[in-house]
Amino acid sequence: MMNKDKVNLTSIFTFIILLFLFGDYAYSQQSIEQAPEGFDVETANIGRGVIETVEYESETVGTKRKANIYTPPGYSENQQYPVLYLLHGIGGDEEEWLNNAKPQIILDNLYAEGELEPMIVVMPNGRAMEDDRAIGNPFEQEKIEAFARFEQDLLTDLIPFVEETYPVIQDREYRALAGLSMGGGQSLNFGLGNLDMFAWVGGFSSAPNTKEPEELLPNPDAAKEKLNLLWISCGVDDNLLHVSRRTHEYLEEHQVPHIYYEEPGDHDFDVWKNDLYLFSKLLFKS
Ligand code: FER
Repeated sequence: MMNKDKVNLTSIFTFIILLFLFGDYAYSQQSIEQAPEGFDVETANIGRGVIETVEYESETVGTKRKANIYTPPGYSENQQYPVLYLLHGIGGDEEEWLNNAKPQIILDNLYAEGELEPMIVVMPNGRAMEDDRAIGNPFEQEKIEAFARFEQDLLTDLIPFVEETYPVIQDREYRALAGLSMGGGQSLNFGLGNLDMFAWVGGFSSAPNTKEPEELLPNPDAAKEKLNLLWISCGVDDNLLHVSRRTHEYLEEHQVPHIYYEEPGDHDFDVWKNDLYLFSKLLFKS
């Protein structure tokens, strides 16, 4: 009787350990819950971050380009910060997150709760072309190409500008790249394509500009070794869900740790606000 109980206990323990080792327990969506009620509502009497618009010289485009930068509550030049580069969608520009999500409210609230690592958030214009305004037909070929060209602007113009201008930690472990839709595709393409530059990568409702999985991540082992966080999320009612799903399936198949989160909602800012809340909480933590 005693012996049999022991055997049962041992096999239960073994099963649990195997579940942890080989199951996708750590990356399953059960571990992710929607942002709580009120996460995006301004709270009185808390510390507030500051948003400023900067202009940087872009050699890639040959113009001065704008970006919005949020520095956290209590920001000090005497500290050094990690940076999240946060990208907009096909019809947006450097104002899109600010106008539609009020990320400063979401982030200020998270800081007030002690839930965020202090970080600088950079919201650039991801359409790297001379006239980068969000006007006319957003699907024009030259605009789509400009979203791809932004990789060079980001790596060789914007990041160096930010790192010369702000007190930031200049190391891949302290750089995150995320975005919504077209910007989600950019984040996956540029982030996974430049693992020497980014350790934290997120695609929210990523658009069809996302490379096909084999091209996106030809060397899954490098990603396994280098990434601290790979986040893929999408609303279940979004027509673009197939892009996130195919990426997730490839990552599963190649056992690349990632968070895959299908959430209620469509292709809109209710989803992306929720994503920003959930994703930012994970950043720059061990
Ligand atoms: C597409 C459908 C949607 C596409 C891009 C989008 C490049 C982008 C949507 C967005 O950014 O909101 O076929 O192709």
